[in-house]
Amino acid sequence: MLYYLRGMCIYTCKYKFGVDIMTLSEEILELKRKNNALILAHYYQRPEVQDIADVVGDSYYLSKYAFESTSQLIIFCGVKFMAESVKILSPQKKVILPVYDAGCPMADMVDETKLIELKEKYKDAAVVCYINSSTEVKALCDVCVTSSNAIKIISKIKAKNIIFLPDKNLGGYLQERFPEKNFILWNGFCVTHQKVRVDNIKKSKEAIKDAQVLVHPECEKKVRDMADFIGSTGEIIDYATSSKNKNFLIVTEEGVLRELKRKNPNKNFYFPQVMSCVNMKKTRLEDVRNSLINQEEITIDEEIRLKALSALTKMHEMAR
Ligand code: CIZ
Ligand code: SF4
Repeated sequence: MLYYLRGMCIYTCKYKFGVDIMTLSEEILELKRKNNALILAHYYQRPEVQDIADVVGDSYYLSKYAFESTSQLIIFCGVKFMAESVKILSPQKKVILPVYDAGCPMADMVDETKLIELKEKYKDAAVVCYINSSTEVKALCDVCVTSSNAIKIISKIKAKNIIFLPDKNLGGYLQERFPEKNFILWNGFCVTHQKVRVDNIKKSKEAIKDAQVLVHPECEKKVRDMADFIGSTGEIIDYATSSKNKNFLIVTEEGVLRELKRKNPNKNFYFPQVMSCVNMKKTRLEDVRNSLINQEEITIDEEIRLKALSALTKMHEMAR
C-alpha cells in the first residue's frame, strides 16, 4: 500500500512537472516572438533553459553572437559577468540577466585596490584578465581572454611578464604552455572546478578503462595531469564529437551534458564527480518568463564601460 501510494505520488509530481514546463516554455516562446527578443544560454545552464534558447554556447561565442545580432532585446541566461560583457560590447541593446544575483564567486575574488598595487609593482607587465571578471576589473586590464581563446591571445602578447587574474588554475595551465613567459598569478579559483578529487577520476578510470578524460583548465594541476584533453567547454564538446572513442569522463560543469548528448547520442559521458555551479543553476524557466515581462535591463556607468570595452575589443581582435 505504501509502495502504491509513493508510486502515485511520484507519478503525479512527474505529470504535473511535465505540464508546467510545457506551458512555461510556450509562454516564453510567445513573449520572445512578441518582443523580438534573442535568448542566449550558457552551456552550464539547466537543460530546460538551454532548450528554449535561440543559441547555446560559451561566453566568448555568445558575446560575439549578441554583438552581431540585429536583435535589440537580449535575454542572457548565465551569470552577471557574461551579461555585462554583452552590454559592454553592445550598449545600445537592452540586455537582461533573468536572475540579478547570479554572480560568479571567482570573479568576486579580485580586490581592485590590490590589483592597482600589483600593476604598480610590475609596471612592464601585460595585465590579462579571464572574462570571469567584473566590469570594474576589466576596466583595469589590457586584454581579456576566455578559456577558448587564451592560448591564441597569450601567444600574441610581447611582454615577458603577465599579470593574470583571477584564476590561478587557468593561469598555471597557461604558464605551462608558455614557459618563456613569467606569469604573476592571482589567488582566485572556481569553487565548482576546484573541488574535483583525483581519487574520483582514478576510480572512474578503473571502472571504464577505455574512457578518455576531458578536463577544463579551471581544474587544479593534479587533475589536469590526468587529462587526455584539456579545453574550454566548447573545445571539450568538439573534441568528444570528432573523437572515435565512445566513452568519456567529463571534468567540468554538468550542464555541458545536454550539448554533448545532443551532438553525440550514441556516445557515453560519465562525470567522476558531481560538478554543479550554484549560480549557473539559479536561472529557471519562471525567471526567463518574468524577465521578458519586467524587462529590467543591465546598466553600466559609461566611463567604466568604455575602459572595459578596450580589453574586450582587444580580445575579439586578437582572437581572430
Ligand atoms: O567562457 C566560458 O563560457 C566559460 C566560463 C567556460 C568555458 O570553458 O567555456
Ligand atoms: Fe564562476 Fe565557476 Fe560558476 Fe563558472 S562554474 S560561473 S567560474 S563559479
